[in-house]
Amino acid sequence: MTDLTDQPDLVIRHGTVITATAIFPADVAVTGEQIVAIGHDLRGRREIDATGQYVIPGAIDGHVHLGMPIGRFTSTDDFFHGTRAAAFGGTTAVVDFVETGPEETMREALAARQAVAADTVIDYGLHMTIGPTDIAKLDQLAEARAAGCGSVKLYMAYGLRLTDGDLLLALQRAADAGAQPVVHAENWDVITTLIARNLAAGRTTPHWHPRSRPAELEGEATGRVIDIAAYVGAPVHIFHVSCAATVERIATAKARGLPVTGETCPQYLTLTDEVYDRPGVAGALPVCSPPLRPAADRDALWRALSSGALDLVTTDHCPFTAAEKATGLGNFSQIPGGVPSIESRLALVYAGLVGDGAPDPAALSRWVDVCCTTPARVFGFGRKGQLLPGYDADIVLFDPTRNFTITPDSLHETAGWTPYDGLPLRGWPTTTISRGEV
Ligand code: DUC
Ligand code: ZN
Ligand code: ZN
Repeated sequence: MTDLTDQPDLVIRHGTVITATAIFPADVAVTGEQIVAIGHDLRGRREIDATGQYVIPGAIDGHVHLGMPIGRFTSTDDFFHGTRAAAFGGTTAVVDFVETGPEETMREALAARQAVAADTVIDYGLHMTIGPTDIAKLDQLAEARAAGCGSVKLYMAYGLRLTDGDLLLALQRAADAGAQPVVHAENWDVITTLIARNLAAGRTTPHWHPRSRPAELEGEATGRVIDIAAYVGAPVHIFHVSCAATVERIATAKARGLPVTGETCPQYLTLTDEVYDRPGVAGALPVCSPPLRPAADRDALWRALSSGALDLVTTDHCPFTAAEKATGLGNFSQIPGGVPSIESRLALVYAGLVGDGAPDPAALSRWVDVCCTTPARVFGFGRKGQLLPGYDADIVLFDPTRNFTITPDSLHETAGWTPYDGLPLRGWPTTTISRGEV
């Protein structure tokens, strides 16, 4: 009789392992929550046949807003539903946000947000938001970092925006605490002026949303925060890059040798600003900020992702229902901003980078790099993002031949609509393993 006691709990057999640097046939063995071996002819107490499938590290989505109150509404996917949808899409860790009330300490706010996040079904992290009232609390950053908050979110737009002086202070203290700054970079003064001018002229439809948030000024704000970060010697990660103007600023900074990274999101890679001209609420649904841009910007983002000018893809998943979006139909600036993408990111990026022909090995590795490996590094998941013994057993099986049409019913997101409705894809995740749990 075979003695099973020494065998791994689980072996994924006969798959093709794809990492950010290599592609090879191998079995992956898991015991408890960790990967214990990668090799050939491995046997386990439980086995999954991955013949014909890609075996990749669990994807990491470093920018989500789950059950987050924004303005009058709260984003529809709470931690349970949002992370469940993420898991169905091959994502095994997300990073959400903490906001500290004026009378609260960062530790108190962190504990409160962790309680909200308790029903997550995958691992998660939290960015510590530094708003204007938190500048007086920057000495708490080291403690927040020790409590597991490895990154700080800085806004250059909305009510939580910082002045350039406060940006400098926050960037400097984040660097001192060893925390990674992540930034929403737009020029708020220009945006509010353009919104007011457009509304005063009766230009109230979603068509005017991208025309109130110019790409050039997203690039300008990005360049400004990069320069401030460089002055104080801080790294900086630029959130949701939507346009070529911002890519250029990031590429220039990289060429200067600065520790600057940038992300984009599936909505900017897949959709263009023409969707804002759809009639009725259909034109309001894709309102997000920065806005969707013309096709030339979308194409520049794909090139930047392939070339390395952009480093990774997150979702900025922040869904609102159609009824909530419709409340802003008479005034585009009141439409709650954000779209759902948490479940389809991995497959959408696969479709764009790898496509449907004979797969290019470099493109396959780049896909894993931008969805899994680089996000783990930038967002501080030390034992995720790679398939190595000792790493968390966050593993995804992806079937490159599986046909999948995105519809609200084919997803587990709860907004009731998806910006990718009707999009046919070839390639979809079939199995997600989160710290050993299938
Ligand atoms: N833009 C943001 O900056 N955050 C949430 C959603 C959005 O569209
Ligand atoms: Zn943002
Ligand atoms: Zn966001």
